[in-house]
Amino acid sequence: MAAVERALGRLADAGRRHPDEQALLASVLEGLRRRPKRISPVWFYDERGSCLFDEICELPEYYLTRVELSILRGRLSEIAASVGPDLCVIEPGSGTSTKTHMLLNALERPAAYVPVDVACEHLEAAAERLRREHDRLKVHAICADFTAPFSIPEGAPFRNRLVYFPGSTIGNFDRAEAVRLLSHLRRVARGGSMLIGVDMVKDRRVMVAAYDDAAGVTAAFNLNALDHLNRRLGSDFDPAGFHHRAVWNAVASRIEMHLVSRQRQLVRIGDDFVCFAAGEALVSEYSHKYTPEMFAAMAGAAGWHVGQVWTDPREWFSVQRLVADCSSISAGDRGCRVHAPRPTDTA
Ligand code: AVJ
Repeated sequence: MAAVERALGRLADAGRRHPDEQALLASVLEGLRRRPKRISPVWFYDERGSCLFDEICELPEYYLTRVELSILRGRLSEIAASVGPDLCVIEPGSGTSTKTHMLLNALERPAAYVPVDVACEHLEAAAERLRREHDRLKVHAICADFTAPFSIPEGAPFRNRLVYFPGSTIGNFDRAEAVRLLSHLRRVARGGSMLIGVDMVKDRRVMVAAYDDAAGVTAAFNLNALDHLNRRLGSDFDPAGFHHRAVWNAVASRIEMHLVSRQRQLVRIGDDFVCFAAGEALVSEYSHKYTPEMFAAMAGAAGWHVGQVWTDPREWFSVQRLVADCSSISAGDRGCRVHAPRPTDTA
């Protein structure tokens, strides 16, 4: 009887959960019901995770940040000239500001800067700093998930758009998701252009080492996602019951980060239980790597064409300028003149 009452109590508690919490819980459980089990890489980035990521960027094995910065430094004036003057720069997931400062300083008369991020406090602080440094720049911070629709003011400074998407963040999305996101960003750009950082396929050992460093920082970063989940959802993952693994999936052309269960174990999440077999992997992140051809094909499917590609001498990383392909812009998009087909055109 007491057990039944406790069970009913739990059900009532579940009903009382905040709708946002409920949705979060449901999405985590959905991922854990897949085979292989999955969690979103957004779980890496709590306070500690963000610090660990900053540490990762300094690791000798983690070439991405360093190489991207070297490309930007070396080609900044060329890149700035290629995108043109008077731009409204929109940055989805505006985490690191170093690259943004560099770009804004190099651009000719940037009109506006629109950072879009879910980390709202960080966002306002960064916006304030930029307002002080660039006195003629309109800074309009948007606290939102950049993968969902968000709206940008209609005024003149926001008209001539450049989407800035560095850091190989695109690598976190699988092909279907990436095409959807790139299409969404093309609509955000309204017939403008995009600068995007894309990590390239290279020697397997170099790629694996970047996600499995000798100092174990990436392992700590990966395992920290479980602590974050526990705190947000009240789950009882034991991080000591899992170990970090990075593997190169050649078929899908991606590094996968796994959390591997050391033994058979049961984890409570909300009112549910999830069972892990010994050696079973929970996928915590994909990091896709591209050849220039693969990326151009994917961008093409999203209505972009590749204008220019800048790389380092070893071709480990690339910064690419994408231009909205006008023929694929629907009549609903503005900034590019298109003729909506009239009924007679198809008759
Ligand atoms: C920030 C998504 C580009 O995939 O390389 C670093 C995150 N994961 N080490 C990446 C990450 C493990 C990173 N991105």
